[in-house]
Amino acid sequence: MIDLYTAATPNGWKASVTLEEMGLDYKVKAIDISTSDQKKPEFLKINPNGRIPAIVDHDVKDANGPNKNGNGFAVFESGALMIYLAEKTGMFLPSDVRGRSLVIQWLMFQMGGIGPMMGQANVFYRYFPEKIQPAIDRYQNETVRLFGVLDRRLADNEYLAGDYSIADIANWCWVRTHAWSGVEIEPFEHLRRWVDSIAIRPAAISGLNVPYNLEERMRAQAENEEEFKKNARKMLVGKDG
Ligand SMILES: N[C@@H](CCC(=O)N[C@@H](CS)C(=O)NCC(=O)O)C(=O)O
Repeated sequence: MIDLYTAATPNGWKASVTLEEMGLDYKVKAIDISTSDQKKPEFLKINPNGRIPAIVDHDVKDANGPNKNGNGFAVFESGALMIYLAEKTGMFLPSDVRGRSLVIQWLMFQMGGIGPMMGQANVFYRYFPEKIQPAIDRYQNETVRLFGVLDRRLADNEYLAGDYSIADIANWCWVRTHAWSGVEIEPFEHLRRWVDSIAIRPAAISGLNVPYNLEERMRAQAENEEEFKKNARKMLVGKDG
């Protein structure tokens, strides 16, 4: 059995969609990042970086793991977590050197590009009360540039790296939230086709409903946008603002 520590965010969904696609048995442990559950000492034993997602795989012993009895191996960093699950199951990551490298290249593209740029676009466009236009432009423009890279790749390829893989899951979980970052997807025909084709996968739908029903959460968030932004700012700067 695997414990998944997560919240309703793109990085969290990367883990839950992956687990759903693989049909693995897992228990959801919801982490409230607005009240800093992720900074508590017991969670830092699982993820020293104090962020979601993380998993504990109870099928694997680890004397240095988070549990005193050595029962459970902890994995943090969403990209590493996806590779771990792919290797555990033999799914969504080819084993030949070339195929594996291609998937890891596009996974790292998300980890080092799409995620950080969209994340910072969210911070400056959405959460900060001060509108610092050069910062908003920088992160939105970089997101647009990265969307162009994905679009060109998807013009000649159904998926990013051969068959549907963890690279598609990782990028999709972020790209689908483009509106929250204030970036349009309309100009990117191939990217839109790919986003829509993954959105109808049953595992993508169920993974997005972890740890909460997404529609209900979006409704609550829309009704209470100011409170949501206030909590996000508090998490970012460590105080009310
Ligand atoms: N590189 C990390 C990033 C994880 C991350 O930034 N998680 C966010 C949610 S999407 C988080 O836990 N934020 C809480 C915080 O910043 O304290 C990963 O890919 O796992």
